[in-house]
Amino acid sequence: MKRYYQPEIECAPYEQIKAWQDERLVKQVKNVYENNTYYRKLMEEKGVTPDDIQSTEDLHKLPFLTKADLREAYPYGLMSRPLRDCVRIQSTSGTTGRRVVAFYTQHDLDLWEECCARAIVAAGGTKDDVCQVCYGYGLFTGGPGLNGGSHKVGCLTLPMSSGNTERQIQFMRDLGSTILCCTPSYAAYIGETLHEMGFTTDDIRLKAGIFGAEPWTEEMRRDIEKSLGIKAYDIYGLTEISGPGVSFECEEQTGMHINEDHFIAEIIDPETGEVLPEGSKGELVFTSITKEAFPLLRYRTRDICILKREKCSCGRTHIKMTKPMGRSDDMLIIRGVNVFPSQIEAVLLKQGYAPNYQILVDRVNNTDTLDINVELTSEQFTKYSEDDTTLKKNLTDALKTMLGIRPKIHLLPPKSITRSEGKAVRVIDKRKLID
Ligand code: DLL
Repeated sequence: MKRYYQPEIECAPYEQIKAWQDERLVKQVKNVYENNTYYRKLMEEKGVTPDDIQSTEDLHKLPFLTKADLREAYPYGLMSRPLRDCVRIQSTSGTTGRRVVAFYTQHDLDLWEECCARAIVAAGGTKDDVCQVCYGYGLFTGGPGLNGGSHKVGCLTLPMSSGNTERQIQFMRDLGSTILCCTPSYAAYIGETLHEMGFTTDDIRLKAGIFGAEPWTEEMRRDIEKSLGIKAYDIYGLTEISGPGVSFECEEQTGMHINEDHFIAEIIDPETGEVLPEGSKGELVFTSITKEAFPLLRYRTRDICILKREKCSCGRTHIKMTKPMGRSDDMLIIRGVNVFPSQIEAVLLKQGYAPNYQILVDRVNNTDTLDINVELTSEQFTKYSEDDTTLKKNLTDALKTMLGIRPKIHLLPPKSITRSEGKAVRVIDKRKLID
């Protein structure tokens, strides 16, 4: 039996989706122009007025927004509603310099949670399910988003947050969890721990998992499905656009349906900004057409993917995006945390190191590892050894504060990192993140 959370929306004919998008876009552009001085200025600079936007065909006339705009307008500059109408903020993980703060009215929360509910129902969720949410709770959108979606579906919700894996497994067994929501790497780790504790899939009742927030391969999907005895569904989203549930997989597992009644997706050439035809690989751009507090228009996600509008055997009509195939900037996602090499460099310079370093990322036993090779300056080398524990600890602590995750530091003598004659290769990422 096919199941949908909002069948009349999820299976609406394309003409209906287009009509919703046209009407909502026109309204949203007016709203943002009238209520958001930052975006109004961008529109004025481009010579566009709300009258120029009559349908989605005119979307390309609007200016883009980027993370740089979010930083410049931080914290309130891109709001389109007064603060007193807002009831919640969420924020991106770990970062300080590049922190993104998103605001929500109650209406925004309801719509976001409905998007997550659609994902849960697509994974087979009903009122009879026990949904264990092990995404982080707090500022990160993963826990609160799936928690809200699970409530809307009526599942019994276990707000576990991440960590304490043996306890996760104990609850999973004692309370008969049937749906697991977490990052794919944590799902793999839970699977491994389950087997290490001497249990098999017969000892748990899980049937489905909803995994996202970081890239993962088909190979990893098969491993997780086997180790937990489940069907594993992908879910995508970003804080700027609401959080998880911007798009989600159905039982066909061939890409994620974008919730097009709320978000208009475009693919652009990341170099020129030109809109590319459907089926092209490029940077994904979203326009939020129903949000009240923090509606971003033409937001450049930096995620590279392909959009496909084709008939899906699940009956849903919303366009599908492939798994993100990479990024058009240098952001790394390590244990679910967004990390920019420039943040690491800033800490090193502040602590008196030269900018000679290497960031090594790998995935060992399904867990991301972050090692940083740091060269001592000649002066430092006369005073300290490479094993100086205080030096290492100070640097590790400063990086943990900046990034939100603890790296392993290796101090090296001066001139030990090969100098490059072209672009320095600062990041060596050995993880296999795409098939
Ligand atoms: O990661 C929201 C989320 C939470 C999505 C839980 C899914 C599940 P941010 O921390 O703002 O938000 O990070 C957003 O993570 O631009 C992608 O690069 C990456 N990302 C998110 N989902 C996926 C996915 C959340 N399914 C950034 N596959 C995005 C690959 C993903 N990358």
